[in-house]
Amino acid sequence: MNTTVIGLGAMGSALTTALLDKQCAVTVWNRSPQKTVALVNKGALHAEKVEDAISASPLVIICLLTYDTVYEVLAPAVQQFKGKVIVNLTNGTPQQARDMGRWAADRGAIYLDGGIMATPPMVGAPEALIIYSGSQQAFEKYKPQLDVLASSQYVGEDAGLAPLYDISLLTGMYGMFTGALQAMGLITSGNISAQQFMLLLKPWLLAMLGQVEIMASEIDKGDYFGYVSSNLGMQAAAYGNMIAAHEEAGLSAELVTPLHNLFQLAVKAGYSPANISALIEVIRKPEG
Ligand code: FVH
Repeated sequence: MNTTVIGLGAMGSALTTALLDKQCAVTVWNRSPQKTVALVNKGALHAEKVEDAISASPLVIICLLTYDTVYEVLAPAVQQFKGKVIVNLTNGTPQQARDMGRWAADRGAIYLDGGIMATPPMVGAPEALIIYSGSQQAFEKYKPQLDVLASSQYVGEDAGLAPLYDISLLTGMYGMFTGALQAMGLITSGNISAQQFMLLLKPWLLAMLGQVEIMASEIDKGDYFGYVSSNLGMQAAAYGNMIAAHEEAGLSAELVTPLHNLFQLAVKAGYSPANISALIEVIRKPEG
């Protein structure tokens, strides 16, 4: 069975390669046609028009830069939508996914949204994950093809669920990245190499991962006052030094300042004796 891939950036090309490597027939389309050359050499068929790319397959995988790009690219091809399963792996928000699901359904297509939890070199390996939401029937029908791309996880009929998981996971990732970057900025200001620092940072972050699991359990229970060994008020007082130390070193403190503000709001709201998980209350009600 033929599969169409629309969008041959780093990710779309990796998805196509994974399908071709498993001997799947693939038709490709990309705005800049030169990106099709390497894939055609591996066996893909190049559709010159997006209409032809959609007509070529019952399963159409889309991986473009933004949802606006998807609407723009698909606009000339809506007459070809009837009965097609559109799997949109473009990064977007839950609402964007719901709106696109309705837009596709109104034009006769069956919609699946997906969040790719992998970088392009990981595609095709079992540690790559793609989270899907939308039509369960379509997911089950095309799971064999989708499983070629990554491990597949279906999370529900609401098309917005896959991006909800995706953006939530990315939020955790960016928190770690920004924390690590800021830490490396500070340590290298003391002429200590970032790689040498990793010997301490990695085990420290791994040890603190246990705290994140405790937070999750407290957040689900809505009880932040269980066993408290490092109370929020103490952390709020010490956190001022985070900003001061970066400023002393002549560094931007822009990444660390927002948490200081959340700590102050939580203290004001009476959470000083609680665990740090109580910050969720301020995150949920920023206006108090
Ligand atoms: N690469 C990654 O690590 C992440 C992993 C998780 C998922 N993301 C999301 O995947 C989408 C595509 O990302 P990408 O890495 O393939 O991105 P690029 O290499 O920059 O390719 C972008 C493609 O979009 C096409 N495109 C952009 N603007 C337009 C437009 N106005 N009209 C038509 N096509 C457009 C672009 O075409 P071209 O520049 O080659 O002509 C590429 O096909 C994305 O949502 C990530 O967040 C990747």
